[in-house]
Amino acid sequence: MATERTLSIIKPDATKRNLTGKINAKFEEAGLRIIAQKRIHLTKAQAGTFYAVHAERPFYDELCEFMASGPVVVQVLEGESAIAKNREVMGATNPADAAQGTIRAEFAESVGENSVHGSDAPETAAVEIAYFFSGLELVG
Ligand code: IDP
Repeated sequence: MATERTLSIIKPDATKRNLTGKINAKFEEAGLRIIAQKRIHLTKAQAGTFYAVHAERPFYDELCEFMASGPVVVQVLEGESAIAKNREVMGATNPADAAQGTIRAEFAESVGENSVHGSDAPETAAVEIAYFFSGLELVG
């Protein structure tokens, strides 16, 4: 196993309900360290660039609107197998399918407004981290 870094986003549905601390506690309890974090408000265009891989999906416009609808907390999590571990802590995309105790089972409102984003592979993690953070902002 190797130490990895992954990009996490606490989405607008969760910041609106003041859940940042509860979600961060889940990451820390799982052994993930928050080595960078900032609260920002994306424009729809910035959300669109971030989610460009989904541009052909029917929910793309709705997703970009949602991600620009309020503040988000972007963060870099570090730890052993951080990418897979974070996705385990997040739970399935649709909260109806998410395992008990996961962030999405506890907090997500719907398949779209599902409280958190997490990178899905080392290559995407590197690109996504670089989208929001400079190397100087990553304090491991
Ligand atoms: P993931 O976030 O679990 O990796 P993806 O399939 O990569 O899931 O989808 C990215 C995001 O797009 C989801 O987290 C969710 O916010 C949104 N999304 C996915 N499927 C739907 C859908 O069927 N309707 C609306 N939004 C969706």
